[in-house]
Amino acid sequence: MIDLSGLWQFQMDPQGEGEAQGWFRALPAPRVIPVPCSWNDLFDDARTYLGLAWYRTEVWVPAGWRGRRVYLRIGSATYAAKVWVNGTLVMEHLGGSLPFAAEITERLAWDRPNIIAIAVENEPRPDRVPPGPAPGGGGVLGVAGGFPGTTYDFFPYTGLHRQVWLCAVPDVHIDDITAVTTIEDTDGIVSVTVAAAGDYAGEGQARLGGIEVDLAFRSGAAEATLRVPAARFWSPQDPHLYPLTVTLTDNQRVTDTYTLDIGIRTVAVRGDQLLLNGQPIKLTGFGKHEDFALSGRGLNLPMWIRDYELLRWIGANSYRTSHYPYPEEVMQLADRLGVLVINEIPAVGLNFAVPEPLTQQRLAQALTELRELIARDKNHPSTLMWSVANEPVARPPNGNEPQSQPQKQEAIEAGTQFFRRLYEEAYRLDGTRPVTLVGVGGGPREWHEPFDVVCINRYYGWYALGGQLDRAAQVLARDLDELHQVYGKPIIITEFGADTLPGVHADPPEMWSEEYQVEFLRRYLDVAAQRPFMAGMHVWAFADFKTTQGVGRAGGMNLKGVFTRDRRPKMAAHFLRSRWVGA
Ligand code: GCB
Repeated sequence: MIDLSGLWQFQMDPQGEGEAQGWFRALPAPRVIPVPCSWNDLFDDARTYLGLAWYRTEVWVPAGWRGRRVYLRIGSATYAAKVWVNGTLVMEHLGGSLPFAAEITERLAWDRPNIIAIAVENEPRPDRVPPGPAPGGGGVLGVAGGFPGTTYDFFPYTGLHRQVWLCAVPDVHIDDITAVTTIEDTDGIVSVTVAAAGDYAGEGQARLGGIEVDLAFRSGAAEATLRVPAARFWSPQDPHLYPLTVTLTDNQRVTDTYTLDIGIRTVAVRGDQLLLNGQPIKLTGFGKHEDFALSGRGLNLPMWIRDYELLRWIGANSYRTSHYPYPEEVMQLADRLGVLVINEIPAVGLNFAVPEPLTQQRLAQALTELRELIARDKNHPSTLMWSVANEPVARPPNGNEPQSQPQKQEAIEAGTQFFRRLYEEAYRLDGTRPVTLVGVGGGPREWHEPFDVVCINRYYGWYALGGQLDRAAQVLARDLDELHQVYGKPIIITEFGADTLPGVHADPPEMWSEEYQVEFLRRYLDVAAQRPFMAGMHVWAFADFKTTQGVGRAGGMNLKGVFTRDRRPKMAAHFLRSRWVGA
């Protein structure tokens, strides 16, 4: 593999003239941009530019790759991408947080550099997931006119957010591996399914520790089961990984091989309990964002290493990938470090008071994102469950009509169909993990119906009952008990928190002070601790993050972080540590 990260050429194309003028060969007036990175915080004229822009680079392909099949793989392009190799369009993709690839063997030159050009665009269109706002809509807190207009509360960072790779594989190669683990007494059972390119009908092996089994391929597929006696089961306390090596062989000559680190563990829901390896588990942690100064949503490995360090420091065993899939490296780190992940597709900002064809378009895109996510992350022991949406609503998007307007029955019904379909698809593709939907306070309750775990976001004491934390705790307690009575399923509060200006103090606590954030979180943790059906508490948010400008967002920031954007602890971080680590 060749990682094409580095400095590329870049040019914005507000008139959409690049394709007709052949910018996929040469850019008329390029500047230099790093890949991966968001473009917004780099150039003054690009801060709120979400339209079309071009990336271009050149690469020599090693002579040793001749005779192999070469693929171009893009880790993430937000939101729409068109890709050219040496002037030929090779692929297009929609959806900003997942990888896509195409074979480009026939397009390559071996005697000169190859030109790779990628046109990226992130217009907030209503048929996308996440959807753009209706004209004049957008903004946070139901206040119209947030800028740039979005249907969600984070900055619409744009660009090539993850690496671009060239990959070479043999003609006959391993295309995919699925490893599913179960537990029998002290043994681990690993079921391995391998897909090989084409109609491969040869042989291969699967090896795990000292155990090896033969794979007999028919029409490109083979299956095997390995039993690991006295296995070490993967958990946050002992995130043990076993290397699983799959090999294709031709008369004992290895033709392709791939090693995947797997964890042997089970996840299940029994009654109102969430079980890891058969034992009830309580999640402690956060909703997060991929967000940092200058790099925006671009892959930022130093940030992630620091974040995992802080998660360990504070005693968090989990987080949610709010509100889109995170990078592959980050999922691998979660496996290694023993962090449980609620893995979410980018279905944020959905509302169902829209014409039926629009809902259908969004459903098709959400299903694509779900399939791509499960294909990418199905083998990670850290992925505990799939989340198919964050805070869908049955009313019109922010800013178009008063929020107090009653929810329309048809909109609720449209959402019910939509989420049932997503649940079924997740379950069809991966029957081994719970599936959830993250609901908003006051949202339609019936949407939780098909899901295995009830995840809810609650802001009593902030958006409602501001300054009245004791009353907020009472209302929360009643809300949780009702939900438990209705569903009898595990409940996780996937968001609760208060905007907090670091350095602002008040005693008695007042909104926006560090003391208020501590007391807010204390009330919620206490209410949950008295309820055995509560399977987890995720504070919103891990760190302060950039969002769209608006009257509720000082400095264009959501300040509910327990850490500041540069990862300094607020008082609440020390409080959570005292609760979660006992330190
Ligand atoms: C929510 C959203 C999250 C926001 C948060 C807030 O319910 O899911 O994206 O950032 O509230 O701070 O308002």
